[in-house]
Amino acid sequence: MALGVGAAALYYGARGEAGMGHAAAQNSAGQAEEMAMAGEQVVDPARAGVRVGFNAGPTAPAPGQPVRLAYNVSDAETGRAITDLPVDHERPMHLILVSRDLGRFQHIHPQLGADGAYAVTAEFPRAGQYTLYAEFVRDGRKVLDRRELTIGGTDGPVANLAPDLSAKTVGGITVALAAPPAVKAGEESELTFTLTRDGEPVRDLRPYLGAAAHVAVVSEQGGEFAHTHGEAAGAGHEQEGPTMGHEHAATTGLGPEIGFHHTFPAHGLYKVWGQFQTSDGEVITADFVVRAE
Ligand SMILES: [Cu+2]
Repeated sequence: MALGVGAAALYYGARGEAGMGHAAAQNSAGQAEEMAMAGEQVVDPARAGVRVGFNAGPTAPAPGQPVRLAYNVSDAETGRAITDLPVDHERPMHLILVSRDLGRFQHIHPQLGADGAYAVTAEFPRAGQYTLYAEFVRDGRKVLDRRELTIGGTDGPVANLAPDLSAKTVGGITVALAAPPAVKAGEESELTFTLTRDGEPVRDLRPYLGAAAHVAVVSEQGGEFAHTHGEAAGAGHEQEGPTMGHEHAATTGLGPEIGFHHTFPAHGLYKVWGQFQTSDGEVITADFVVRAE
């Protein structure tokens, strides 16, 4: 099976959203938006009737140099600039940057500027090629724009992954990932993160951008991308405390288990990044490699 940016590659794990065990469920505008998204597939800009112009400044950035990444979204038919992208998971645009070897990952958020572009400044610490996955919503559909950016004039190494489900410790928090013994390509799998601090379960995670976890998945071959969301395992129990008001329940008390559903589209290795927000507001990212058979 070819691993281009086809429909399977753009599968969006909407089941993770259906659990609604996260903050956006408490927010009426966010809820309506998310419900509309449930079950939707991700489309490329052409299929959504939009054109995406991209500009990096400087155009040939060096490692460590601040680079302004600017997206001009316009209506493919009229050419009119689109500057009213709806907020989805608390931002109008999400941008995930991944190095060619899948060793580096950033999740950042372009904001609308006075020039009508959605822009953000990033730094790429190492030379090499990076893939930029920008996501936004247009007419109720999730749109994915994918492009490459070369830093320091060199492509850098390709990915050479090995399966890795070992627990990672980031910022004092240990993140483990449990996957089924055999993850089957083309079938939905349930995976579960468990977060501990000094061996004790972490129960005070905050939602991060309207979800218990943000999960990015990129295939070793072809850089197929998916962005999905985790939900609290045993959804809802974090809201039961009688002393917790709605506001409070929506912003505290996630963990230690956060699950997500994903269908790996083809057999092979996939890098999986899980992002969580601690009670201090720090965002931690833990990465794993899952093999789909
Ligand atoms: Cu984001």
